[in-house]
Amino acid sequence: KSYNVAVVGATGMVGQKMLQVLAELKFPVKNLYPMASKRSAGKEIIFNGKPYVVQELCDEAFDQEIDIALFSAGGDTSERFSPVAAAKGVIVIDNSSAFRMDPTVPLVVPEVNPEDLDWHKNIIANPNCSTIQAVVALKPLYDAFGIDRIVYSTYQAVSGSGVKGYADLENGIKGEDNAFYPHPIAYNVLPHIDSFLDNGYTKEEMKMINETRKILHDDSLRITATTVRVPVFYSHSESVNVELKKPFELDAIRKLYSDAPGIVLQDDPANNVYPLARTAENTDEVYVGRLRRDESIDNGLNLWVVADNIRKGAASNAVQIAFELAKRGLI
Ligand code: A2P
Ligand code: 11C
Repeated sequence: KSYNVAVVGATGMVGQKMLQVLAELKFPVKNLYPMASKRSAGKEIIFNGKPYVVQELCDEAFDQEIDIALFSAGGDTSERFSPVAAAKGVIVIDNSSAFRMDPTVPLVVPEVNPEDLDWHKNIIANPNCSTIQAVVALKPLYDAFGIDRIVYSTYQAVSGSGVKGYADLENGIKGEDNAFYPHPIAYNVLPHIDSFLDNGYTKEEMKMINETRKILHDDSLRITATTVRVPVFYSHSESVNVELKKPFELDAIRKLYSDAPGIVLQDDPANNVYPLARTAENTDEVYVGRLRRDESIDNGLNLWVVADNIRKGAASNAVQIAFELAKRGLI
């Protein structure tokens, strides 16, 4: 069986990656409908070696025969057009934050909560990149030991901000001024991702907290987060400090990670082996290492978790959701 697939935001950083991943993972695409704004309408893009013309996104675009639409054109665009597509019977996999916390919309990472796809009402949300890799690493721990509390500290790549963030780092390295971030990102570290809220946290930090609870179905989880932009082009790195509910042996956790889907365990510090941004780049796995006890609390564990933020953190997770829908007979 094959499917008619629309990619909304097909000219953008994540949209382009979605096209690449659909082709690489051989998703059975019958017909492709690349869509973007009026600015890009009429442009040609290449998919699987064949040219396709970009269509302007509009309500009528979803009158075409489309089974699935992968949206990555920003929150406002999703808010406006996802419900239109959904009402016309298209299954939307939305990479924006617009619907993530909507209780009628499943928020899905296929390795973690694929069963939530069963209650979708034509819109499925793709979580924030920093949340996706964190919950992939936390899920085996959650199932085996239970989790009381999580402390996230992130080291996030500029590609998470799209082309403007990427350009700021490129230009900054050349000695030019920053245009997008409030401070230079080259040779710097910015404890600031997305806008600040009244509680002193950034939106990115609150996304990590709220999305983790929703994906793991556990509102009792105590979580705090500090999210930080670092001068790296691709892959987010995260220090994840976890307080488990039960005592554990480190060897048992290593075994869990060796067998867990979507995870590569890289934990051989004696040989300088641990997850690195540049190892994760252009792959779909979540890399876990630096496993050690947090001796300051009972049942405390420290992890270092790295993944490509544009692939597993966005495009690949969305495509994996599409595969999972197909597997479950939901499209
Ligand atoms: P366009 O290239 O026509 O501007 P990025 O995250 O890399 O900035 O990409 C954003 C993507 O979302 C692009 O494909 C962009 O298309 C698309 N986009 C932005 N605004 C709209 C809109 N109002 N309608 C449709 N597509 C949009
Ligand atoms: C970043 N995590 O690295 C952000 C980008 O909610 O999908 C993704 C924002 C989102 O800047």
